[in-house]
This record gives sequence, structure tokens and C-alpha cells, in this order.
Amino acid sequence: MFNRQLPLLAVALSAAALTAAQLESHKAGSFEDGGDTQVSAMMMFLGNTEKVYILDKSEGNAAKFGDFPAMGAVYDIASRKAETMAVSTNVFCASGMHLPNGSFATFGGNGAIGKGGNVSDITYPGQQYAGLYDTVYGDYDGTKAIRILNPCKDGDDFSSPNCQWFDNASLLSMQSQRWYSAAEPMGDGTVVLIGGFTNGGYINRNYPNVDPATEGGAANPTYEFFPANGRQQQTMQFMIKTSGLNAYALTYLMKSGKMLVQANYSTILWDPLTNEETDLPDMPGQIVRVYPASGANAMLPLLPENNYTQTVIFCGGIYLPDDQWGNYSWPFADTWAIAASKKCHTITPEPEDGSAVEYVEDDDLPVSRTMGQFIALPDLTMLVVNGGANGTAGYSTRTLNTLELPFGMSLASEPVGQPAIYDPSKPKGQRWSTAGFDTSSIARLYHSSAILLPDASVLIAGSNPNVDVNLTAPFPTTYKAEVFYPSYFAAATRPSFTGAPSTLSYGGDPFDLKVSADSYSGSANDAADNTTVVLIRPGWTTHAMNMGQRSMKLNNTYTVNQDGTITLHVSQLPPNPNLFQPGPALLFVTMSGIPSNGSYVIVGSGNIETQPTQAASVLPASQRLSGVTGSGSSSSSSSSGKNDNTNGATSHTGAIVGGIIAAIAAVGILGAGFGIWMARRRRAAAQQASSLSYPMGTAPGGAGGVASSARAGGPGGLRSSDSSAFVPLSQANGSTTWGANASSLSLNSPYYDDPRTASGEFDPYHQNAPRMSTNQARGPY
Ligand SMILES: *[C@@H]1O[C@H](CO)[C@@H](O)[C@H](O)[C@H]1NC(C)=O
Ligand SMILES: *[C@@H]1O[C@H](CO)[C@@H](O)[C@H](O)[C@H]1NC(C)=O
Ligand SMILES: *[C@@H]1O[C@H](CO)[C@@H](O)[C@H](O)[C@H]1NC(C)=O
Ligand SMILES: *[C@@H]1O[C@H](CO)[C@@H](O)[C@H](O)[C@H]1NC(C)=O
Ligand SMILES: *[C@@H]1O[C@H](CO)[C@@H](O)[C@H](O)[C@H]1NC(C)=O
Ligand SMILES: *[C@@H]1O[C@H](CO)[C@@H](O)[C@H](O)[C@H]1NC(C)=O
Ligand SMILES: *[C@@H]1O[C@H](CO)[C@@H](O)[C@H](O)[C@H]1NC(C)=O
Ligand SMILES: *[C@@H]1O[C@H](CO)[C@@H](O)[C@H](O)[C@H]1NC(C)=O
Ligand SMILES: *[C@@H]1O[C@H](CO)[C@@H](O)[C@H](O)[C@H]1NC(C)=O
Ligand SMILES: *[C@@H]1O[C@H](CO)[C@@H](O)[C@H](O)[C@H]1NC(C)=O
Ligand SMILES: *[C@@H]1O[C@H](CO)[C@@H](O)[C@H](O)[C@H]1NC(C)=O
Ligand SMILES: [Cu+2]
Repeated sequence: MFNRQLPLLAVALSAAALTAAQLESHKAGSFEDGGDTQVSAMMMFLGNTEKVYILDKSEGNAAKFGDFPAMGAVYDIASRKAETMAVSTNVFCASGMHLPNGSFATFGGNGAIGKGGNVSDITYPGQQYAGLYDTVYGDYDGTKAIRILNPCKDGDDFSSPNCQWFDNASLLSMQSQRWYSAAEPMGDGTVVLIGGFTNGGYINRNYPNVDPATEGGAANPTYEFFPANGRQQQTMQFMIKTSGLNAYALTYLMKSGKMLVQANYSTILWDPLTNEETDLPDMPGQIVRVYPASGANAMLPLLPENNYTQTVIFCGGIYLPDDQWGNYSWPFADTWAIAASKKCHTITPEPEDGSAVEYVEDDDLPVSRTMGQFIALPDLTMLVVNGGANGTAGYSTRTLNTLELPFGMSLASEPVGQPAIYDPSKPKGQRWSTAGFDTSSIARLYHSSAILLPDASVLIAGSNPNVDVNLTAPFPTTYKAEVFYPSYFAAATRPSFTGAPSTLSYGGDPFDLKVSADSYSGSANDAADNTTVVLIRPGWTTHAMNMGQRSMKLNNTYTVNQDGTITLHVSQLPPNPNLFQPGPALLFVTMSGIPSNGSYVIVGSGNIETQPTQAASVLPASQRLSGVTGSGSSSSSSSSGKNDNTNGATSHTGAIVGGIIAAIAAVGILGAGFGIWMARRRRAAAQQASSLSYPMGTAPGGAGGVASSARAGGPGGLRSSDSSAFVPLSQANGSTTWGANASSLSLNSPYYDDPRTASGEFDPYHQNAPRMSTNQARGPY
């Protein structure tokens, strides 16, 4: 459904001033057309208040960057238009994370791929299944890639290297190949990368599973750090224990600095610094939540009233008997005909009272769901979108017993187009609701994504259970985005505030926000009592997860002013960075369940380092004032003419207005401080150019070692997309295909072309590194 677009009255007199009102409305519970994403949105993240960055695998997208099908795009939230960007290495099923300075990184992916999912036409010398570069699709090997992007805004030069992906594995790469690895930041902002396939498949095992550690070289049971700072990757026992079902392991940093890690039906608390594991209970009913069961999972909102207790919720996924999970090639079950799980479970891994850790069954989902995805909303509820009622993630050409699949390559069916909302504050039995929510007619199955936008709506995109672009499959490659409007869009008035900080600290002096009088109606004291300040990190979304997503209510008191404004006295974050890691987030003021727009803020020092902490904020007592009332409208409405643009960006304008209005959206106070700080950082950046030079075309070691020997092909050495949908994928039994000693080779030895030194990591924005600004950079090597 399209929103009503009224003529734009605004005229921008200067880039910083919004001078006229924009009339618009969004129907609560509805989906609007979100435009065309150009590439299929397998992965997305919110770069800043204006732009969403989108990534796809290398496939035959009609949209090009230069001469090749595009793999990346930048989406303008205001105009709902996307433009393609250069991405040179195959980012297919990578992991990703924010960095403390607001940049984002993606990790790993697949080898270079050409048409139909085939291995690229140029392979590593002597390794016919190790894709190096494809001359038709223009993608390089992405298996070890670390790609870094500094999000830009209107007014920046998007064609300049500073606004583009740094993507050059010769200069910056992981220690080993990782496809479907987990990524989770520690309290200092270091990202921990865990496990992954080296070259993929439906699940991470041969069957029977005789080599759970490495599957003959197809599995990577290690973890490593970014930046590594000299630390070598180590084997993680849990990756061996959960072998088979450990791709995209579910990871949550806990307040102690340990991580909750969940894969297969096992759970541990893991210390990334010492590599010690503590067993926690198994998932009840052996329901699998990790890929490809892909249950919705998220940390529940962190609240001052329970000292920020960290509880993680898992919903949906699927139970299958062990053999039915199959192997790298395909499931042994006909998954599309099997209902996913409806069950939800929560776990509190580090209970403050020292009580035993256990999974607690929560209310059932309204319908069974695989690939459902939790989005933390600023009213402290959790929205679930996307997914299907039957089956699993992944795609295949066949299963063990069915050679012609009924839904193309999709292993899921029965898309669930209706969102559901989970309210953790409600009593058990009343937590789920779908009331007032429309049902989308667009299937969002495998390779869909969703992310919270600054105006508190949710961008939904992607879906592509196909090995290459297929517009005619029952569940086609999908480019159409939607924007979903949660219930609070029924409000006639949205709160607005001034005083938004550009940075927040861990402890230290509180800060004040001033809420305008037209943000609410009725008694100011009542409104102030019912006001919360909510910090949300929308995360980096792929595969029904939002990696790094977290939400936290900041403590506050208030002063009601005579003029109807309300001054909120707001705590900094609690003095423990493990509760909410450093980096970018959105700050909302939510009054009686109605959120303001989110204001962009950087939490912490902006650097990857031990975060400075101070004593917890001490708040002044609240000051009430009787007889003061708000001037906002109290009825729900479909058109609000008021644009008190003190903290948000400008309006959605739909495709009609295009990019013009977007230029106006450079709202001064948002991120201004950050911009200055970033510019300062850039000026101060070391100007030394790297002396290390390993041109991709000539570096023979890009995928050396055991991992590339693991690419020796499927049964009989043949590697075709007929034997499997994941390419390069087919694995034969390790002992026969990979060679008897393949799995005994050390995965810990660094590749010889790794330019890192013990003193630190290559830093693209600080070392004048060559970045992609032209099509040439992707050209044939
Ligand atoms: C993929 O490779 C196979 C085997 O070489 C070949 O038969 C097929 O035509 C290729 N597919 C495409 C789309 O090029
Ligand atoms: C999951 O873990 C159990 C227990 O360790 C194991 O028996 C089973 O094979 C694993 N499942 C898969 C599909 O790897
Ligand atoms: C929140 O603020 C109130 C009022 O100052 C205070 O009593 C309470 O201890 C604070 N809670 C936390 C978790 O800091
Ligand atoms: C709250 O949690 C912190 C750790 O995040 C802990 O140091 C502190 O003692 C806890 N406070 C209370 C009152 O339990
Ligand atoms: C979905 O699963 C249910 C329960 O097994 C089954 O009755 C239904 O037929 C399945 N749907 C499809 C499309 O196979
Ligand atoms: C698209 O999918 C359908 C259904 O699986 C299949 O018949 C068709 O060949 C596919 N088209 C392409 C171009 O792969
Ligand atoms: C407080 O907000 C909730 C919604 O979050 C609303 O249901 C309730 O009526 C409000 N209470 C007052 C006193 O305004
Ligand atoms: C919030 O953002 C939306 C979309 O950018 C805009 O239309 C609206 O005016 C903003 N509201 C406030 C209160 O700033
Ligand atoms: C990667 O960096 C090297 C060393 O500076 C350079 O020679 C090469 O052209 C770069 N590759 C790409 C694809 O930009
Ligand atoms: C997976 O199992 C099937 C059925 O046993 C077999 O045909 C296929 O070759 C196996 N795939 C791999 C990669 O071993
Ligand atoms: C942000 O931090 C990363 C990791 O330290 C670094 O590589 C990148 O250059 C930084 N971005 C900017 C714009 O300084
Ligand atoms: Cu995937």
C-alpha cells in the first residue's frame, strides 16, 4: 500500500534548514512500497540517519556497477531509491558488524562465482574449484575478505574513496576462509569471528560425520579477532561439538565479557580471551535455532529496573531427527512439508542471584516460523517479521528422496507475511499479538532482511532462495522493499526533543533532553512519568538475524517546565561496555509508547580500545509541576502537518521527490559533532602509504593452505550446480575426496600473504590505501 503523497511545499533555503512542512501519513500496521533495492537485499545495515547499505551475493543482477552485475547498493531512506556501489569480493553470506567509530565491516563470503552459481572462470593456479575471479560477473574471491565502509550522507562525494567499500584482501583479510561465520563484538569493540564453512553447503557436515572438526577441510572450527593485533586464530571446541549445525552460530556478549554461544541444540558461555567454555543446558526439545533452522533470536531490552539483566529469546526454528538434517548437499527430509516450530524459549545466562541457568518456555509464536527475525522497537517491544511456516533456510536442487522440488530451490514454504509483536513487559500468556497488522503479499524467505529505520518504521527487503537470479521461480529473486509501520504510527503526535548528544559514555554525568510541549497532550506530570529514553542498535542483518542488535532503556528523571516542555535528565550508559558495546546507535524518547525519531549517537570512545568508564550517573530528583499540559493532538490521525524537526531527519517522500529532499536532511545537530570528530580523525590519520603490495591478480596465496585443498570438488571431483545449490559446495566424504591427511593440516598457521604484523592491523582509512572508486578496480585482472 502506498502512502498518500502530498505535494512537497518545502523549499530549502539552506542545506541545514527545513523551511516548510511536509504532510504525510503512514497507516499503522501497514506495509508501504519501499522501492527497488537494485541488488537483492541479502544483507543490510543502517549506516546513518539517511542511508541503508545493501549487499547481495555475486549473481546476475540486472543492475550493474560499471560493466558487471552489482553486488552492493546504497539506499536513500527519504527517496526510497538505491544506487549501486562497487564491491569487489564475493560477499555471499558474509557476517558483519559495526565498529566503534561508526564504520561497518563485513567478514568472509564465498569464492568467486560466475553464472548459474558456477565456480568463476578464473581459478587459483592448479585449483580448478577455487574461484579467484570471474570475468562475466566481475567478482573476486571473498572467502577471507574484511571489507570496511565509512557511511556517508548527502553532501558527501559518494564517488570518493572515503564513501566506498574498502575491499582488498591483499591488504586486509582474515586468517582463514569463513563463509557463514558468526561475528560478535567484545566490550572494547574488537569483533570476534567464529567458525564458518570454508566452502559451504546446506549444513556443515558430511554424513556420517566422521571428521567433526574440519570435515576434511570444509569446516572451519576456529575463531579469530578483528583487529587481530598479532593474535592467532584458535580452535574452539564448541565448533567441533556442534559440527553439522554451527554455521552462523548465535552469539551474545554477556555482562561478564563472556559470550553466550548457541548452535545445534547446545549452549555454552565462552570466554573469548581464554577460550574456556562452560556448558549451559541444551535447547529444550532439541529445537534447532541456528541456520538453517533459523529461529528468530534477540537479546531482550536491557532495563535499569532489573539492573540490565541480559535475557536472550529464541523463537521458532525447527526440530528434525538427526539424519534428516542431511549433509552439505541437501537435507534428507522434504523440509517444505514439515511445520517449523512455534516454541519460544528464553535464557538468562548470568543471573544476578546466582540461580541455576535454564531455558524457560515462553508464549508460543502465533504461527510456526522459520527465518522469523526480531527487530527491537523503541517502545521496548520486539517485532518479528519475515520467514515461512514450514521448512528451513537454504536452497537446493533436490533432497534425498525428491528430485523435483515443488517450490523451485526453496527449502521453506508457506511464507508468513504478517508481523507479530512480542511485549516482554506483559504477563505470560499475553505477550504475542498480531492485532492490526496487515499481511504482506511478498514472500520473504531465504536471504531476506529487515532493519529498524530512524523514524521507527522497519525496512524489509530481499528474499532469494535461488542459486542465481530467478524472476520466475515460485519464490523469486526479490528486489522490492517494503516499509512496515508498527502500531505507534497511529499516534497523531510523535514526540520531539532537542539536546541530543552526539556521543554517550559508560557512566559519567547525566545529560538533558528537552521534549517539546506539542509532543504530548494532557497532564505534563503524567506524560513525564510515562516517558522513557531508549537506545537501539539496529544491527547488521542477514539470515533472519540482526548481528549486534541491542536495545537499552537509559535511566531518567525529569523536570516539568511552566511552558509545557519537559526536561529529561538522562543517565549515560551503565559503566560496563559489555552490556552495550561501543559504536553507533539511535537514541529515542518514547512517551506513552509513542517514540520520537531516533537521533544518531556514538556510544563510547570511538576507538577499538578498553572503553573509559566512570561512576554510574547520579540523576537529580524529578520536579513535577501541576496544571501544565501538552499541546499535542491526542486523537490518532492520518495526517500530521506539524514538522517540529528538532531531532529527526526529514520525511519519507516516496519515489516522487527523489533525491532533492534528501539533501535537506542533513539535520544539523544529528551527528554534527561526530562529523567533526571524524574529519579530525581523518586529518590526523597517518599518511604513510602501505609499503605492502600484494596485487590480487598475482598473489598466489589468497586461498592457500588447507582450505583451498578442500576445494577439490564433490563426488568424483565434479563440481556443478546440479550436485548442489551452494557453489562451490559439494563435499564428498573427507576421507575419499580431500585426501587422508587433509584434516590433520594445521588451520592455525597464517597464510603467507598476510600483510599483518604483530603491531596492528592494516587500517584502510588511515593509510591512504587504494580503495575502489572506479570500475577499473573491479576489472579483469
Ligand atoms: C555451469 O557449469 C556447468 C558445468 O560446467 C555447465 O554445464 C553449465 O552450463 C554452467 N551454467 C551456466 C549458467 O553457465
Ligand atoms: C547435533 O548435536 C548432536 C549432539 O552432539 C549430534 O548427535 C548431532 O549429530 C548434531 N546434529 C547435526 C545435524 O550435526
Ligand atoms: C535510576 O534512577 C533512579 C533515580 O535517580 C535511581 O533511584 C535508580 O537507582 C537508578 N537505577 C539505576 C539502575 O541506576
Ligand atoms: C548490577 O550489575 C553490575 C554488573 O553489570 C554489577 O556490578 C552490580 O553489582 C549490579 N548491581 C546490583 C544492585 O545488583
Ligand atoms: C506445511 O506443513 C504442514 C504440517 O506438516 C503440512 O500439513 C502442509 O501441507 C505443509 N505445507 C506444504 C506447502 O507442504
Ligand atoms: C527458475 O526457477 C524455475 C523453478 O525452479 C526453473 O524451472 C527455472 O529454470 C529457473 N530459471 C532460471 C533462469 O534458472
Ligand atoms: C503510559 O503509556 C502506556 C503505553 O506505553 C499507556 O498504555 C498508558 O495509558 C500510559 N499511562 C499514562 C498515565 O498515560
Ligand atoms: C521524523 O522523521 C520523519 C521521516 O524522516 C519526518 O517526516 C518527521 O517529520 C520526523 N518527525 C520529527 C518529530 O522530527
Ligand atoms: C589491492 O591493493 C594492492 C596493493 O596496493 C593493489 O596493487 C591492488 O590493485 C588492489 N586491488 C584492488 C582490487 O583494488
Ligand atoms: C550427501 O548425501 C547424499 C546421499 O547420501 C550423497 O548423495 C551426497 O553425495 C552427499 N554429499 C556430500 C557432499 O557428501
Ligand atoms: C573506523 O575503524 C576501523 C577499525 O579500526 C578503521 O579501519 C577505519 O579506518 C575507521 N574509519 C574511519 C573513517 O576512520
Ligand atoms: Cu546464505
